[in-house]
Amino acid sequence: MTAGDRNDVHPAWLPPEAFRALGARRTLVTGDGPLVETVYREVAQACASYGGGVRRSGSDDGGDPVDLVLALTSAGPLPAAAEEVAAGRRQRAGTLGAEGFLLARHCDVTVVLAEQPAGLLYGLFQVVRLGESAFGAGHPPRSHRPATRLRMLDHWDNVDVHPVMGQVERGYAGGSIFWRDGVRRDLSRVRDYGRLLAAVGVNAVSVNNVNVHATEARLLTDRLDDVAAIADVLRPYGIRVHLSVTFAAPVLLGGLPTADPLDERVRTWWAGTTRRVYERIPDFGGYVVKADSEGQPGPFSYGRSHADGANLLADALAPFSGVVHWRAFVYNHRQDWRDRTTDRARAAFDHFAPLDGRFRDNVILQVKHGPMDFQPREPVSPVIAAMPATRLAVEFQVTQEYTGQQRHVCYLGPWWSEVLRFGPWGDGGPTVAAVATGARDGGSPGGGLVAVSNVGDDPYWTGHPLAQANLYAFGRLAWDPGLDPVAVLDEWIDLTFPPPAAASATATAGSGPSETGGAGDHDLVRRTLHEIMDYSWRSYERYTAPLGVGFMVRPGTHYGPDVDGYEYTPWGTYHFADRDGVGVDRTRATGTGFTGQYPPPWSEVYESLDRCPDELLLFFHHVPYGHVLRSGTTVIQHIYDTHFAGVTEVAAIRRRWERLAALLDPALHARVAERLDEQLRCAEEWRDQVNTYFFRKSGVPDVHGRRIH
Ligand code: GCV
Repeated sequence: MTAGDRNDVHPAWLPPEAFRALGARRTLVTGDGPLVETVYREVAQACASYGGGVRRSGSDDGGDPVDLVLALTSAGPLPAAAEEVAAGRRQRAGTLGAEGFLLARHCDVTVVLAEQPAGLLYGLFQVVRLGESAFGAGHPPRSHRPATRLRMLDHWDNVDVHPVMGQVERGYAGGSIFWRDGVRRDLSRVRDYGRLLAAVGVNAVSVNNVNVHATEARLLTDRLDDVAAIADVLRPYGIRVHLSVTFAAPVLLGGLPTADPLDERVRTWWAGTTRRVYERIPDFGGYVVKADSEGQPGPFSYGRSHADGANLLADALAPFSGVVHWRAFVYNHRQDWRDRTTDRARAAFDHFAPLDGRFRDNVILQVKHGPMDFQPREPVSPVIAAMPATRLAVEFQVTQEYTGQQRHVCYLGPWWSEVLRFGPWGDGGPTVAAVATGARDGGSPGGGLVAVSNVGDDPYWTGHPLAQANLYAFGRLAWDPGLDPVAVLDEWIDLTFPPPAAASATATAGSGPSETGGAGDHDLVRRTLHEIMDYSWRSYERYTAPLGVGFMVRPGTHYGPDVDGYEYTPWGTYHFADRDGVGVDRTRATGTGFTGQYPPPWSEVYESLDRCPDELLLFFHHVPYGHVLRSGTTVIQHIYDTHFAGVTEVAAIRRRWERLAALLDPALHARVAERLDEQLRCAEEWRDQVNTYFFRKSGVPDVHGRRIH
């Protein structure tokens, strides 16, 4: 496959075969508007491949019987089956909302009802997901509504190619799908992207890097047409476009002497600029801002707070119902490594918790899920429990900056699910998901869920074909954080690697099991992918930095091991290993006091050496190598054991992949095989560097006498 030829772009979770059940049926679509058009087009395309039929109607127009009705309740009289379902529904209270839908099976007709067009679109993709079972018996009417209104992907894409970072900062899948010498002339991949995202429920995309360079800054003003072009393509899929802006824009673009948020000229500039954005893009979502962070300008330069900064933009956006995503990733990246009192983990809370209640309603404070920076293991950020009067969005990283850079298979659904289900006030209390969705406050809008996208112009979208599952999982968990991540993976497998087409099907082959195989082959594909992916995040954790201490990656690239790579740098990411022990003392008793940022019970649990969970021990405590973990193993032996085990697991993954050689598209198989080879090489390097480092520091031999260099 080559990136240049669109026909060679992998269909991800929407290959033609995923529409087989739908495409073989007779469908009636009711309603009008661009999103309903999209629904109709999708069904028509499926029918063209699989022999079914689709018609449109405002009512039951006496036509042939149908198997599926996709109906907008606001679009006049409903077809008979839909009307009966709707009547049943009207007897129950509650609405479906702007994006919800009802799915029912009534008198041999599958009915999707929605109040708004977006709901119909999401209902269509639910039918696709269900496949044949959408048309079987046993579907009690069920309402589906997204848990949160904002389900967003942030792109760290630059218009220009950055000399160090490439075009996509922390991107591992080629160049940007949006930009090449300005907006791409051919936006068909953006259209396909919108379709993939709509199928998993994502409804917002920010199209440029939060580190806003000179060219990208101008997207707000004289390059706004570029943004509008992208918005036009994503709109039919229910996706709004957002833009990362620089806080210094009034100076850089407006020629003002200041960007002080309390200066009247600055306020007027933002108001006028924002009005012009909405004149051009009426459904524009809003701004994303990284301020006073890693060199980006911000309100601190003017002695103002982040509430002052965020509210400035919020006021400009408010007349148009836009929102500002203000990132809480603010810390000192010029720290003195000798000073053990400064703790980067504390920074977001220290900056933002005192500002709770001071942000406008259309400010969404976007908080990374952990206090540091998307490590394979971190505690949940204490900010999530600290700001009850602020709309919080929780930010995940789908792009695998610290989790193998899409060269390693690392299915992150289980990790995100663990975070979303975590109770910041203790087990049984409100969860992280409840804070982000607003469920905790009984109906407040919440800030939603945001993730950094892992997509580029690579033919497989994500470099590593199996990394598509992470994008899929983020969308599904954002729609419903209660979903089981393994079940989500199962959905992804069935859609992406569908069973071979039935003999009658006329669709072109996708990337699924070969035509010669049958259900048995498909079961083998599904089983093998689960064996490879279900625990891949835990395997990754085992062969990299131990017990939650984090980093130990090569500075700059963040790929591969370098145990002391960040140890004597200004970045605030240290492990403090010496001859006696390792870990960061973040206790109140003797350390940085970070544990005190948590409410009980976690403030007590993390403070206590005995109660702190093993997997986070070195995040919170500095301990001797002989310290016995709750598991019963010493810290040093745990390091050795997990690093040997992690590599053994990767070797097993590599072998399992070979089982699928004859069952999958050869190019896809080869791409994954080549990445698994690299993963194994890199995992061995991690094992040897980490084990050797700690053996040399501690002098403690492995009790099993394995080879350590
Ligand atoms: C876009 C980390 C990454 C940066 C990224 C930053 C952020 O520091 O390494 O590339 O910048 O996080 O989230 O803003």
